[in-house]
Formats: sequence, C-alpha cells, structure tokens
Amino acid sequence: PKGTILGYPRIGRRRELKKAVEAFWAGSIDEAELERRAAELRAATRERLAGLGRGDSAIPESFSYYDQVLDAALAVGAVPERFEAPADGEIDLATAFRIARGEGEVAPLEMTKWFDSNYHYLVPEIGPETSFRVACRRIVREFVEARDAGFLTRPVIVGPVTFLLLAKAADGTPEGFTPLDRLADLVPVYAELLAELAAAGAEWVQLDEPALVSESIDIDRARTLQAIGAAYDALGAAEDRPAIFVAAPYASLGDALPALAATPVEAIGLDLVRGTLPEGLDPATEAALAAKTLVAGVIDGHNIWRGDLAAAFAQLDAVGRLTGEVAVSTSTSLLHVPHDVDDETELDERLRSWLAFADQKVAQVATLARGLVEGEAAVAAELAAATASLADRAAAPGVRVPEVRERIAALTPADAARIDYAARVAAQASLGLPELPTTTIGSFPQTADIRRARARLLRGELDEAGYTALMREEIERVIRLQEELGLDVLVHGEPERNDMVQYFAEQLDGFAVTQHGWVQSYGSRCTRPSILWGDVSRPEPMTVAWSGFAQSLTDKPVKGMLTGPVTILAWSFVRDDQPLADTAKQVALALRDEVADLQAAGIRVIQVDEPALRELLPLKRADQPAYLDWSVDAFRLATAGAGPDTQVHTHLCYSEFGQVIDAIRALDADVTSIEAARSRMEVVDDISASGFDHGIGPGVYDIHSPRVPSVEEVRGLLERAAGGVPRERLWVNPDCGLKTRGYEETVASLEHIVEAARQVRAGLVAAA
Ligand code: THG
Ligand code: ZN
Repeated sequence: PKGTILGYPRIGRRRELKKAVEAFWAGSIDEAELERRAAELRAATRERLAGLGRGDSAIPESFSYYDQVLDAALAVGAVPERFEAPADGEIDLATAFRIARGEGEVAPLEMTKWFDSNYHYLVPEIGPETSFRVACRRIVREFVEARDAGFLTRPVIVGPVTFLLLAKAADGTPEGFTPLDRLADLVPVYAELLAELAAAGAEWVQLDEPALVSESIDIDRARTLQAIGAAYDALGAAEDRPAIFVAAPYASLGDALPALAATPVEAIGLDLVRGTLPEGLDPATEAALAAKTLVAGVIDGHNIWRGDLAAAFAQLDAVGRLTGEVAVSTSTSLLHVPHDVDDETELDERLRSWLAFADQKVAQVATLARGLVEGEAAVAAELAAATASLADRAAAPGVRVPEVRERIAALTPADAARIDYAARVAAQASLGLPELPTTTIGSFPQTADIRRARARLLRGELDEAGYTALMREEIERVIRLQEELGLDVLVHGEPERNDMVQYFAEQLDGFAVTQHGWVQSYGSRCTRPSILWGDVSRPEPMTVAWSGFAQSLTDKPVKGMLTGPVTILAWSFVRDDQPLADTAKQVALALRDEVADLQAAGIRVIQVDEPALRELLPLKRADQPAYLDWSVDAFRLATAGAGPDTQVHTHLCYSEFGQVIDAIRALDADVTSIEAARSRMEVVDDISASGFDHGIGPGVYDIHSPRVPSVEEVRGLLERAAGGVPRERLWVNPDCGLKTRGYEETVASLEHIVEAARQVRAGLVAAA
C-alpha cells in the first residue's frame, strides 16, 4: 500500500463500544449481542477507511474489546493460573474480561501507562512455567469477517519482543528471571498464528514493537537487540506467513533499526513525528533497507493538529532516498485521538479549521499517498490549503497574547523559589496539626446525584444558582463527615469537578473543550482531552469560591485543590507551535494566580497534583534531564508565590517513581502524597534512600479496590513507613482520590485510617 494508518480508534464515534461492553458487564445484553455490536463497529470502521484503498492491505484490523496487550496475551495463551482459563480451546470473552477486571478475590492484571500517553495497558505476567499456545484466534476471525465483506485488511498484533518487554515477571519467579527469557518459546506460537492468517488469505500482518524505541523499558539494550534478531529471523523464516510489517511508534528506533533491518521482515514503520530520519547508517543496513518498504509515519497520530502537510510530503522524499518502496502513514495508532472534527459543531469554526481528528488524518494520509503515486503537483492544492491554515492559526487572536508573553519574559529565578524548608516548617506550626496528620487526596465519591445535577445544568434544566446550592449542600455534607471522622486536614470533596483537567481548561483562556472528543484511557473508560490552542491565562478565580465556602464551615484547615501544569498538559491536546516548556510556564502562572487568591481567601493548605509527572518523561534518556528541568520549574513557578505559612502539598500516583525521584524532591512541596499501599510501602524506602527530606504521605488505603483495610493492616503499613521516615514528616492518607469509590467503603476505610493513626501516634509517643 502507498498509504496506511497504524490503527484506528476502537471506542466508537459515540462510544458505542463502551456502552456495549458495560451493558454486557451489567448483564443487560448477552455475548452474542455484544459481538454483533462490535462487528457493526468494525464494519463501520472499514467503510470509513476505504479511502486508504480496499485491495492492498492498507486498512489495519486494529479492533480490541478492552486492550491490545491483553489481546496479545490471549492470542498466545499467556494467562496466569488464577483466572482458570481453559487448557485447550478458545479463551472466551467472559474470561478475557475477568483477566482485565478481576472478580471477587481474583485480582486483575495490573494496569500501567502505554509509553508517553494517557492510555493504560494491562501488564502480562510471565513466569518460567507460563505455557504458550494459540488460545484466541480473534484476529483471524476478524480478518475473515473483513474478507467476506470485501476488504483485504491487515491484522495488527503487539509483537513478541514488545509483549515480553512490557510483561512483568510473575510472582514467585526465581531471582534473575525476566520475561524475555521466554522469547524462544513464544515465537513459535506467533509463527503459528501467522500461518493461520496466511491460510485465511492475509497478505500482510502488522506487528507493533514500540518497546524498541524506549530506553525506559529495556534494561539491557544488547539483549533487546539480540531478541529482535532472534524473533524476526525466526518469524521471517517461516514458510507460510503474510508479509511482515513491524511498526515502531513513539520515537526513533535508534540502534534497533540496524537490528531489524538485518531480519527478513518486509516493512518497517518509522515514527517521523517524534523520531527523526535515520542518519549515518552502516552500508549493510542501507542495503537491507533499500530492499524493504519503509512506512513513513509523518502524520501525527498523537495530536489533533492539521499540521504541515507540505513538510510531511518533503519527509517522504527523504525516506525515498533510503528505499524505492515508501508508504505514508500516521506516526502512531490513531487510538490517541477522537474520531471526527466534523462532530464538533459547537467548536469555534476558525479553531476547528486548524484541527484533524482520526478521520481527517486518514484523509491526509490518502492525500499524501496520492502525491506519492501521481506526483506533488496532483496534491498541490491540498498542501497549499494546509499551509494557509497554519498561517491563519499563527496570526489568529489569542494564539499569541502580548501580556502573557511579557509576564513570562519578566520572570526571574527568584519567582520559582520559596524560602527554605525549615523556615516553612516553623511558620506552618501555626496550623496546629498533630503528629502523623490525617488527610485525603481531594475527591470524595461522586454520587449519582452529583452527576445528575451536572447533567441537568448542562441541559439547562437547572440554573447556576440551583446547581451551586446543590454543590454547597454536598460540600457541607463532606465537611461534616470529615469532622466526625476526625481527619486533620479536610477537603471540599470536588463535587463540582467533572475531570481534574477539564475543570480547569473550561475556565482558562487559551483552551477549548469538545463535545464528542472521547479518547480511550483504559478498557471502557474514556477522557475528553481539552484543546490547548492559545496563550493561557486565568480571567477569574477558578476554585476560590468552593474552597472558601468549605473553609467557612470549619475551624480545621481545608486544603485547596489544584491540578499541576504538567498534568494539565499531559491530559490535554497541546499546541505544537512552541516548546512544551513555554506552554507549561503559562499554565503555571495561571495557577500561581489561583494560589495567591486561595491564600488571600484564608486557605492555608494548597495541594497541586502532578500524577502525570512520570507519564511525560521522554522515552530517550538524552531528553529526560531537560524535561525534568522544565516540569519541576513549572511546578515551582505555580507554587512559589505561597507564603511560608501556607503549606504546599502535591500528589502523584502510579508508584513508578524510580526515574523521577530526584524531580519529586526538587518540586520542594512541603508534603508529597504517593501511591504505596499496593507495593506494601516499598516505595517509602526508595524515597528515603533518595534523600527526600520533606513531608511524605505514603498511601495506606488502595482506592483501586472496594476492599476495606482493617485498622491492624493500616497500622502495619504505617509502622512500616515510620521505619523509613521520621515521624514528624509522616502523613497518613489514602493512595489516591476517592471519586470512584462508594460511600460505604470510603467511610469505613477512613474510620480505620484515623484509628490506626491514633494508635500509632500513641505508640510512638510512648516509645519516645
Ligand atoms: N483525568 C484525565 N486523565 C486521567 C485521569 C483523570 N488519566 C489517568 C487516570 N485519571 C485514570 N483514567 C481514567 C479515565 C477515565 C475515567 C476514569 C479514570 C472515567 N471516565 C468516564 C467514563 O469513561 O465513563 C467519563 C468521565 C466523564 O464523564 O468526564 O471514569 O482523572 N483526564
Ligand atoms: Zn492519585
């Protein structure tokens, strides 16, 4: 094919898949009905993609009910024993969902972030005993389904090297075992699957190998390179197989390119948006590449800008100097973007003309592919239109706002620095907090009533005053509850917030929000990233009325709750016409204004959440220090306007703190709460070892599970933490916000937490 995409959104234009899957979980539709609806979605997708060309494997078959890494695990039968999958025959959907979601005491596979995106995949568990077999032929069935409808599609599956690199060693595996040790056992199963695809008539198969571009995932690069050679020499040598296309999105392949080029695979995909054109290749690699198809990912699959089509076309030329066979593609799967800009009828028309969602990107690929075949002149009008759109965007009001830029230019290092921690501790003694203070992360359960009130406000059935009254009632209830529970630092519970980023985006200049721009986050869950298109500023206070109201109800300190600059960027679609670092500074200054106003309203504790700090960490080590510099700087800029007696908190989740531990320290927050319950506090030792010497609240309640921890259990965790952290710096809190939990388990858990803190406090005082 001359043009293709690496994958298409699966959730559906109106989240049809989410609705069908959740209906199946709720028991309101059966498996046959779920399959029927999913098939309908796949059929609609193929029709949408017909512009890529029907007959030549241009259309990827990239559907998934839940997650593509889970799909690969099912395909090769790598299912941990606790799920009791059948030893032969196909793994059914019910089992697949049990693996994804758990059931009763059976814990699901762990979930973690997919490269530097907000998508979460399920982490396979591989041990020395894991048996591999072709256990789910869904990709074969879907290929046949497409074939019978007249489409010769290209099945997509996560490749064997990435599958093992993303997996974790199963519990209880011997020291020194890594999942990659099992490559030789796994590859024959992939070969079998490929043979079945070939038998069904597949001409091409796409194996996704994004792990090859990441320097964070593989600890032993030489071994990874060797694994690439072993896997693809073996798969390439198979007699009955489709042509193999290895896609490597999210960054440059680097030294994995020569390794891959040396294997018999027919096509290699390069991300030319995040990555660069390979340079300085050795003659053997040059010769090998010249004989392959290079699939040039020049259309950004990770962002929603229409982009520079002429520059993309020029990149194809450059790739053409490496091989005679060039195809144009998206840089990544379009999984990360919503379906269709044309659905956004409420969006400002001028802004809309600058955007490209999945369907528009497909059209861009088709245009460039036509240019490859018919020559640049044939698509000159389209290229010129994209260039004109870029110029229109650059000149539009709001994209560059002089006042915002002047304020940034006038910043000095002193603006990002608070006085030293010891002086702050002394000033904050006036908060009157006990040893081991208890608090929560911010949100309380979002009840159906709260969501209903917001929906009625949006539909115009409830006016602002009525909505505010309902939210105030809820805040008062949450404050009284926390007082009864005996918590020390209270929160207002965030009933007024839909999403911790969108809430701020809706109130900041420079952002727009969409109506239908849903993007899959994990399983059936989606978010609607906001679009950060212009210079950011804060026209009015965003949270002060709610926090101030909450503080007026109680003598205990109420924590103001803000989302940090990095997280706001990470969970939005961000402008691509200036460095992220510059955009982060603008967001930071808007937050700095909010901090000042909260402080002026009598709020003495302010939490600025940065759960996405690690997510944006660049995949290449060389890029990481600069990122950590600007991300830390943005946080400090947002918070350093706080006086010494204002206590600044931050919160991070996802327990993988290893690579960002120094950055966490550099944030210089007075108190940092982190996820720790599931890792049994191991993370506390890591953090202490790093020299962290500010307040820390390792989570003692795993909010991902409905389980209520006992007082003894919480006490044990606290005592464990107190072993690594001096008690005057230790805080007591859950792992994360309580938004997704029910009230019953929340109240019970918080009672246990407060009681455990009381007991440990007493014990510690007695021992001193
Ligand atoms: N906000 C945003 N991104 C996030 C989180 C967030 N990424 C990581 C983390 N939190 C976990 N992700 C999610 C994403 C979606 C949902 C829950 C956790 C979720 N979504 C609702 C759904 O799909 O039904 C829709 C929510 C809505 O109506 O706005 O429950 O907190 N940006
Ligand atoms: Zn969290």
